Amino acid sequence: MTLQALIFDVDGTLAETEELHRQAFNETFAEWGLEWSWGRDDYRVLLKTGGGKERIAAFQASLPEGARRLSGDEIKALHKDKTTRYGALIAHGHLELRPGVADLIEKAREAGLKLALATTTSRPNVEALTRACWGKAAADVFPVIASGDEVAHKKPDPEIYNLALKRLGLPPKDCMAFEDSRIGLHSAMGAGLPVVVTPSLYTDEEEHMGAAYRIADLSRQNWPLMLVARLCSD
Ligand code: XBP
Ligand code: MG
Repeated sequence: MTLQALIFDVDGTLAETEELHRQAFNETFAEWGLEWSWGRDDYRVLLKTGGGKERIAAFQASLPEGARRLSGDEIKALHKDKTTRYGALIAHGHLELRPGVADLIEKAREAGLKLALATTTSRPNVEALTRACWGKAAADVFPVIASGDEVAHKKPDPEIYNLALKRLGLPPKDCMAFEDSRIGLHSAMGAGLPVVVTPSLYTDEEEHMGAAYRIADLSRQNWPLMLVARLCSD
C-alpha cells in the first residue's frame, strides 16, 4: 500500500456535531408545530439511520397508527429548514474540531496526501463546519467532497465512499478512511477501504469489528504507525 489520500467522515469524526444536529431537528419540529422531541437515548438509536430525511422517515415508521405523519415533500421542506437552523447554530456557536484532527490534516497536506470527505450530511452543513473551524470554504480544505445529497443510498451503503474514490481517481488500497460509527465503518469497508475508527459521543458503545484501527481520537500519540511513518519522517 502506498498511502496517497485520507478520506474523512464529517459528523462525529471531524467534530462532535450530533448534539447540534439534534437541537436543530427538535427546534425545527417545534417550529412546524410537531409534538416530536428527540431525546439523547432516542437519538442514539435514530443515528443508525444515516441522513436526516431518512432518519425522519424511519422515526415516522415507528409512530403509532393515527399519529401525524409528514409526506415526502414535507420531510424535504422540514429538512431544508433544519439545515438552515443547523448552519446558524454552527455559525454562532463554538464548535471545535476533535483532538488531533487539525494537526493530522495539516501534516497530511504538507506530505502531499490528497484530502477528501465522504459524509451523509448535506453540503451546506459541510461548508458551515469548515467556515467555523478553519475559516475557509470546504473545497479549500478538502479538494474532494462527496456529500449525502449526491447519492441515492446513504451509509452503510458504500456509494458515498465509491463516489469519493472515483473523484480521487485512486484505488481503495491507496487510501485510508476515518469514521466514528458502525454504519460509516461498513460503508467504507464496503468500498474496500482500510478504516480508522475514533468512536464519538453517540457511537462509543458500538462494536466496530473490521476496523483496521480503533483509537480514542486522532491525537498524534494515537496515530497508527503507518501514518506516523508517512507523515512524520522529519
Ligand atoms: C451523520 C449523519 C447525518 C447527520 C445529520 O453524517 O447521519 O445525517 O446526523 O445531517 P456523517 P443531515 O456521515 O458525516 O457521520 O440532516 O444533513 O442528514
Ligand atoms: Mg459520522
